Amino acid sequence: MVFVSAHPDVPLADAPVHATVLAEAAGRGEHPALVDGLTGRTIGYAELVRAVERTAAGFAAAGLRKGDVIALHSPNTIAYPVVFLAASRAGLVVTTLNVLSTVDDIVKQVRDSGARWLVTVSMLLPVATQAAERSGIEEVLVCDTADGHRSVLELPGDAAPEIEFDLRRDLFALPYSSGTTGHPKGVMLSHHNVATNLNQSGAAWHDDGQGERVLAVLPFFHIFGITIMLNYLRKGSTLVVLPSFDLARFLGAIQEHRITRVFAVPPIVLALAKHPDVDGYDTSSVREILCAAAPLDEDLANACARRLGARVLQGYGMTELSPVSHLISDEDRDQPPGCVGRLVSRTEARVVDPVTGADLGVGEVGELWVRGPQVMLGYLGRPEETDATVDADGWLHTGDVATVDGDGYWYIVDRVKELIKYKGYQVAPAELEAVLLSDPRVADAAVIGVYVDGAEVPKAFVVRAPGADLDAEEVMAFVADRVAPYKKVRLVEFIDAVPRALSGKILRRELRKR
Ligand code: 4UW
Repeated sequence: MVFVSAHPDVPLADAPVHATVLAEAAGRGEHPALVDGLTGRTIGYAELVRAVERTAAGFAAAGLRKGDVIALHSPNTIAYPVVFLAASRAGLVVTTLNVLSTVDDIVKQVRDSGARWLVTVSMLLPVATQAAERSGIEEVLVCDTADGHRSVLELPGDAAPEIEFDLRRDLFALPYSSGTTGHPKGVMLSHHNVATNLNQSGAAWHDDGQGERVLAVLPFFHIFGITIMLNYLRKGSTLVVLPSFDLARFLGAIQEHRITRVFAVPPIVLALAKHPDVDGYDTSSVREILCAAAPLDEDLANACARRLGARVLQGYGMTELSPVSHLISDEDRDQPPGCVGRLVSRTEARVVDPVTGADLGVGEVGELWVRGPQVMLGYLGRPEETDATVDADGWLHTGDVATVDGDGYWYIVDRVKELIKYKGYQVAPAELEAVLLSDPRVADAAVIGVYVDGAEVPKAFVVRAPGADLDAEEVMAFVADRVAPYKKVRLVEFIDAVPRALSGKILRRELRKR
């Protein structure tokens, strides 16, 4: 059975992303678009438009051409959206790097994406320059200032070039996702994908446009942060930007800037619901908290809603879906608890039995498949992985297990793909397994996600090499030295053999059962 969105069709994209987002920006004059939550420095809407034009001109004058990829490696700053939109304006494609990436992570992504430039911040130069030397990057630029590096916002240039866009083919962004299996892959998101998804998700809430003050603490390098940035700049709201989640700074920013909307991942909802410090701040301006990217405990959501006197809503998204397919919208005043909302406009879904491939109906549990204009073009340079994820009829197989009720409300109940979500960040077991296997003391290894106190963490099952003397602490330390902090193995169990199918594929379900 195919479930179809109950919302009326929103328009498909009719312009590239930067033009969609900035369509009304110039007319908003000095209304603040971006506020640095630490320093108070502000960029108004008219200034944003000028900065985007100027930076796009700089890109062109420096020799970057339509279709060229730049890698953006920065924590959230008020410059980040300027660089992103300017790249779009110049016809470039942004591949976003996790700010915690190791040198190896950057080298892999730069090589795979073919990025020509690495745009970073002075604080990250030690990692960025090492990675650039090893990966064929032509130039490392900074968003702020640093000796020996050009500042991306101050490149000389006359006028931004006029670019002809083929909305359905030209890429806007190339974020990395491990999808349902294996290593991170470049997710090709076209202007049509992303701009149409802004119409689909933006229609869900009847925001007060310029009256909204949104806290932008979720990383702009992740698709959730990207879509908040684009949606709320388009709506004319004020984005108060914080570089990372620090509870005191977060609460201080809510109080000082009278934040109306908070976007969160489950650990933030946990802090808001339980941390004693919350009572010391005036959070009464917050009306809605939207949580996504990982499962949210229902009791926690209720506790947070009660404490702040705000609605706590959920949505469901995936990098490969540009990213939104399900949302609790303003029409959903009486949605059942724990649901991720209904299908956004122009979106279809199926619930499929992962074993038999049979279509399932209301109340039955199976793999969620999604089809709509937001489904990615594919994984860069990986036609086989693309075909395994998006079938010939255009259905994206999400690897999540879901069910839908008779009113069209969806629940995510489990995950059949390998992916682990640590605090909303993607962790690919394949990457950790490769690291573990590089330790001569390890004969074999497998990694899965397990829940500890409601939060998912990576757990390694390790087979010691014959005669090897290796304990859990040593396993964790070996991995921690080689991966970004959010990818650390946090639990270890020693086993005699990793359960594998004849094909060699790890039987993760067997490990989960233990
Ligand atoms: N409950 C349980 C959920 C949920 C979930 C996601 O890193 P990615 O590829 O992408 C994201 C994107 C989330 C997102 C972005 C924008 C937005 O508005 C919104 O809300 C509407 C959500 O996380 O990871 C995708 C995977 O994350 C899990 C699920 O496994 C999915 O395949 N996930 N949301 N509410 N799990």
